[in-house]
Amino acid sequence: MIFPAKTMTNKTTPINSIEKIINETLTILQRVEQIPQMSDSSSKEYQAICRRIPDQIRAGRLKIAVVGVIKSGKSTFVNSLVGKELVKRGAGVITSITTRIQKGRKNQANLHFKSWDDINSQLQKALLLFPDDGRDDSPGDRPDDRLGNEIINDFDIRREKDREYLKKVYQTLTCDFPVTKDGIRPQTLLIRHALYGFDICKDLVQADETVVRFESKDFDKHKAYTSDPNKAFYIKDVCINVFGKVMDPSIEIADCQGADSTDPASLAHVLTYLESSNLIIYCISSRTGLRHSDIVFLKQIKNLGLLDNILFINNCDLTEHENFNDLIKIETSIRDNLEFLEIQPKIFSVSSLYNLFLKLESKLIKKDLSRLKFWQEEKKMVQYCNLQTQKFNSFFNQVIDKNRYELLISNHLKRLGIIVGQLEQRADIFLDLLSSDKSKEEKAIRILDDLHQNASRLETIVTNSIQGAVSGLKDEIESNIKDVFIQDQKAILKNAREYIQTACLDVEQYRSVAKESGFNQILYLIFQEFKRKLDLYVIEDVNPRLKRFVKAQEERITSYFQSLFDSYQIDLYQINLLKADHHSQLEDMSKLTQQQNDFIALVDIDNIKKILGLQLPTRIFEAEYTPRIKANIITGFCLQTLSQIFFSLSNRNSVFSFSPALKKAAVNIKKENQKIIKDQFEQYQLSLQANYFLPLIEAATRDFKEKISERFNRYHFFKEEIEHLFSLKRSEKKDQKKKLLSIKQQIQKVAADIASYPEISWE
Ligand SMILES: Nc1nc2c(ncn2[C@@H]2O[C@H](COP(=O)(O)OP(=O)(O)OP(=O)(O)O)[C@@H](O)[C@H]2O)c(=O)[nH]1
Ligand SMILES: [Mg+2]
Repeated sequence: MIFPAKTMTNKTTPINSIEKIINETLTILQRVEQIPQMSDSSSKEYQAICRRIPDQIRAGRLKIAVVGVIKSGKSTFVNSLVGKELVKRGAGVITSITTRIQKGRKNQANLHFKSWDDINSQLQKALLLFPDDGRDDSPGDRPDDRLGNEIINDFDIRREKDREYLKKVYQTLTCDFPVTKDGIRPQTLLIRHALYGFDICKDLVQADETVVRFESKDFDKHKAYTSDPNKAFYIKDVCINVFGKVMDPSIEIADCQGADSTDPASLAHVLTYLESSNLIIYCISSRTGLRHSDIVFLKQIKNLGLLDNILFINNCDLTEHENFNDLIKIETSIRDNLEFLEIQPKIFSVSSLYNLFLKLESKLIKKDLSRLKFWQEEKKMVQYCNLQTQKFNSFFNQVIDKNRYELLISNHLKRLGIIVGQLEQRADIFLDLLSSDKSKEEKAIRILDDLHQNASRLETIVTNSIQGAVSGLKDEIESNIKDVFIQDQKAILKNAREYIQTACLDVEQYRSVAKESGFNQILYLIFQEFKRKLDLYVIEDVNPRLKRFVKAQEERITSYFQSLFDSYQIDLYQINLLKADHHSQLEDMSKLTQQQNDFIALVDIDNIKKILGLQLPTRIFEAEYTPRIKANIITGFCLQTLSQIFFSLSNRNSVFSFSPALKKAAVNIKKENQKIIKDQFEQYQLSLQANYFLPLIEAATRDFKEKISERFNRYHFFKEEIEHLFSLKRSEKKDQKKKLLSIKQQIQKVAADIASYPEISWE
């Protein structure tokens, strides 16, 4: 079984053993509450933290993305992992949307449908610039008088007329301009999917996004949606829950659609999933080895800085290879080619279909069973693939265990360690205080009074100075944004403009069709081609850079608040030490308060973003077709045509051609868009600052202030606590000491469990 069997069967699963530690910590906290002065406001907070941890671990999942170019065996590989025919696979089947798979209480497929607004705006973009003359002019055919461009501006596929218009556009595109050298144009495909999928999906789509569920006997129906691009056009996200032991509850596997760089929307979808994944499994078909499209895709992955967590599957077609040596030859060539891309690959040559058939042997149809038997005769190859499968399994399990521990468990464990550590220190201090004599107590009270006053004074200073300190941070981030955007030191805008300037818009390909189809239709295709190129450039080049910049600023915000916090902290701590003189108890007290605050003071940027629902402003650059461009092009076209008409009048042998006018149009679109993206860039800068970083810093400041104020409250509370403790009778003190010693023992046991956690959980 590919999933870590031990985590499925062993009683000490990670979640079980952490729950045991949590329960013991909760018992300690409850016992502490029974000792009057020992618990403070933090006790309730700690209990809440402990109770949240199991859910947080359960909600956190390791994401594993199975990717590759089309038809590399991704879906077969995913099915072989789970040992079920879960996602649709096979010849002619095209996974049309990334399908996430998680463990669930029952088999259930959740299909998240897009809203009508999303669907219409996607189509609107694909229609942008489609010429008016795409519509049928016969009056009987056109009860509503809207022109093509009006329809596009107010497009709604639910209207029959608009669908009719879409059909005509589609016909024009397929008849006049069937394919490019990269295949069918993405916008043509998009329109086709929208049209063909409409009837089936129209009753499922709603005004807002909506979820459609398939379960029990309908469960397998999801396959019809995820493997049909027409239906998948209407879907935004798919998540399949699988019942049983086949899935580890802490992981999510995604069968991604084949990475296709001709369609930016589909590529963006896959890359977005990849960015949030913890492990990438990259499938290459042994039939083809590494293809050009693999290299393009791998470069994109590299650009996003995601090559550290990648492993490769050489998906072996056992029928295709003459012998074992042939198989090794392919593996070696894949390895060499990857090394050429500066990737030190971890490659496993496995046969997914063979592995899947092996797991399903008792349920196989006759034909597949005979394929399986046939493959088994290829002993050397099968042996090799089996060995490689085993190696993959153990490597995969190791990676999962390591990641699971680091990403899902270790942080929580650290928090528990801090809580328990504080409780122990607190118990020690109280034991010490309960043992002190009268004169020591009096001196301690005097010092506490001073400490209390100092804390109040510092609280005022902090409250008054925080705004000033934070405005420094705001200035710093603003100036960093300016560096990147205005001075453009990272040259985002400069490069994008150069990209546009050198982008090749091939008008020559329309030479043969130019006469039958209108100038405007070709213009539409040129513009859409330009838009696609710019979209791809943004996805591949600009977005990764932008995200790196934003991440660096967020880290700066976190570290700024941390150092702000540290500076306040040091002051108070020094005052304490100075005043406390040789009083070890009070040194301990201040340490205790400090440690508590370390625990609560970290500004958690990710959490703040989640609470505020903050997202980066959308799209930095987008190609536009403005009236100005249109006017320029039309003028250019008229002049060109006129001069050509004159020329052909005077020269009988000349052939009329659109090419020069189209070339000029292409240059015009590029030139104008170079200007347009400058404005977009400036707008993006303003928006990034005003709608992203400012709210983020402000929320972080509020968070910080609350934590600081809680800290001072603890100092005040602490004073009252100690005074009360000193006032206890002798016999009461003895009784408390006894209880405390027993609590301390329990604390030490939990601390030992936490320290030995990684070993006990994975044995
Ligand atoms: N012989 C053999 N064929 C395989 C193996 N893995 C996949 N195939 C075949 O390869 C073809 C594509 O398999 P899929 O798993 O659907 O490929 P995919 O990468 O998911 O395809 P897309 O989703 O369209 O990108 C099918 O015909 C499979 O039967 C294998 O290990 N051996
Ligand atoms: Mg597939």
